[in-house]
Amino acid sequence: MSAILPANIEQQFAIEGTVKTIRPLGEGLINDTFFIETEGDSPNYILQRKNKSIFKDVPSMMDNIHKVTGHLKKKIVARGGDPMREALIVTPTTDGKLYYQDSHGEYWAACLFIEDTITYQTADSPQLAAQGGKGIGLFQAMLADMKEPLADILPGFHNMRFRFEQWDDTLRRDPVGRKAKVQKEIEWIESRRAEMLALWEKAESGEIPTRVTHNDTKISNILFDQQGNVLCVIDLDTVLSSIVLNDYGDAIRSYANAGLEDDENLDNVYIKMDIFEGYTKGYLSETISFLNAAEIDNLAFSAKYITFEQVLRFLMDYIDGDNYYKVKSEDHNLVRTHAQYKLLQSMEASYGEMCRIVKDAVDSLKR
Ligand code: GN1
Ligand code: MG
Repeated sequence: MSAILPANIEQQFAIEGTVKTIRPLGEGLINDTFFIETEGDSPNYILQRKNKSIFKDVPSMMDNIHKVTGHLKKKIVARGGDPMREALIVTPTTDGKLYYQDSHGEYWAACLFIEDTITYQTADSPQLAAQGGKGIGLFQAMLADMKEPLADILPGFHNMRFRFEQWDDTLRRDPVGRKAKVQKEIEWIESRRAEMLALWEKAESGEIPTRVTHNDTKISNILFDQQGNVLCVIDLDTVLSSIVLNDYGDAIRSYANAGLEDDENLDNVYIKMDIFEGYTKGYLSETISFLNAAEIDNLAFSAKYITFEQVLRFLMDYIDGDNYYKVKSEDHNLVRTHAQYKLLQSMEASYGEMCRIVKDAVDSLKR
């Protein structure tokens, strides 16, 4: 489902300089991403075809990104930072819009490419994880006073009640007849239904508040500088009003996994506790001043929650016939299901230790 680049698409955007090449970039599971290289000293750009079957309202999504990056820019300037490198900058179309819609109805958006950065697929040291935690903590802190409302462009995104509705419906339909093959995996989901819904109930009751959150905080969505500091949080498609636990939990799911999200060798997959600790300390150092008790008390659980949700989403997409995530083989979503389930089991085995680490980090910051 890779996109065909419309001829001369670069001419639709307010790009400086002359374009040399446009080539595919990255490993995103949803959008198609390209790198636009220009001649000489002109800036380079990122171009994306936004997946409109998942993002049903791309104009509102781009509007959200515009609001959030505008707010971040003001905060970064006030802190004495570099707004050209520390926040994403959307490159508008030549007629001043935030996206371009081609003759097939596909949506395209561009932003400035930030030079001289490093990205990771997994955190290779507790220090790097701590910087990543600080980066997301600061991102949430800078957006904490944002007044403009964000459009809910992905209703129910990390909402377990919604996920179970989708799940029940998919199992009922069993559209490609795969359900019978995955009875064991279905049980992995069913046996945890109540405890996972219980966390979302705290969001529904307001005990866990809603804030501006990123919702896709895997490590590859963070640009680090050469010194290992977080420079910029990217991939703002999923910026929404939701709970901060999504961001913390999803980061742990990716930073602290010793293996790959789709590792075929399950022995590789387990939670690295030193990385968990590093991320937790970094994250809390930026957020302890505004998190409430329920948020702090549920941090460790949120890592299990988001990893469980990912098991559910991959398995549900497998049963549904692979309509959501890009797949490289027929059983890719099942491989992902198994790898994420192994990670979940490892978190369950380490849960007591995870709670202790959070508590110690809180205590030492409060001292
Ligand atoms: C998707 O496209 P990408 O890789 O940024 C997904 C996330 C999943 C992630 C799993 C909108 O993100 O929720 O956690 O894959 N994004 C959406 O790698 O569904
Ligand atoms: Mg994403």
